[in-house]
Amino acid sequence: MAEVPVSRGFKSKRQTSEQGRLPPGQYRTTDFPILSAGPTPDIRVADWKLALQLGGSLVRAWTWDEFEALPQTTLNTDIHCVTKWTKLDTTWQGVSFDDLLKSAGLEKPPQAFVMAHCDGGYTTSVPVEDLIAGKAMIATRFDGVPLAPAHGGPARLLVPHLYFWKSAKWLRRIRFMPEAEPGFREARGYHIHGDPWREQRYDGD
Ligand SMILES: Nc1nc2c(c(=O)[nH]1)N[C@H]1C(S)=C(S)[C@@H](COP(=O)(O)O)O[C@H]1N2
Ligand SMILES: [Mo]
Repeated sequence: MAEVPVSRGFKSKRQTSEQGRLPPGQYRTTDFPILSAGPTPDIRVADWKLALQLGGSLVRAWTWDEFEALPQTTLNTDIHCVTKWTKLDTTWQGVSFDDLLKSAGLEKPPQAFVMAHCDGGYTTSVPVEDLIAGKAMIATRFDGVPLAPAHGGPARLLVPHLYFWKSAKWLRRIRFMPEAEPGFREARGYHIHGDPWREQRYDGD
């Protein structure tokens, strides 16, 4: 995490709670902006499936009911969009990437990167290192209620310590791959990794 100078003077309660939590160049917002490259798909959970792929073949697929039966994790976290808004203290519920791997019978990740594929064609790539050990989940609830379609419902990837474009909405398929490959936004100039604390906004940052 980036070093933030500690001020010893008086701080209001709000400043104290923000101390050290805004990555460089970010400002705080209290609403929840919606950023989508295309229209919000109308997804019925009866037709929903999540697939996990390795080397072109299917490792496992979950129907909605199977997915909902997996162990549930709650994550309280801050989220950071590359357009510079940060939202503090968001609460998500869903299935951790660790539990997803376990459910697929994978003791350890077989390759070092994944591509997340979404309804509508959006993609984004993430190192597996950024998904394991409780760092990421497939979220199905926000603030205790089902995730709104505009925010990626019924299920989205949540990788809160990376810029929010990595948190793929309307997630349908997770594909392991041996190397980093650019997804939708990475191919359009965004940074391949996207760590907000290192301000990895654009290719070359
Ligand atoms: N499928 C899909 N996922 C996506 C996007 C998108 O356009 N399509 N945009 C990304 C970007 S840039 C951001 S900032 C967040 C926005 O999520 P929100 O609309 O819930 O705030 O979703 C990310 N996931
Ligand atoms: Mo974004």
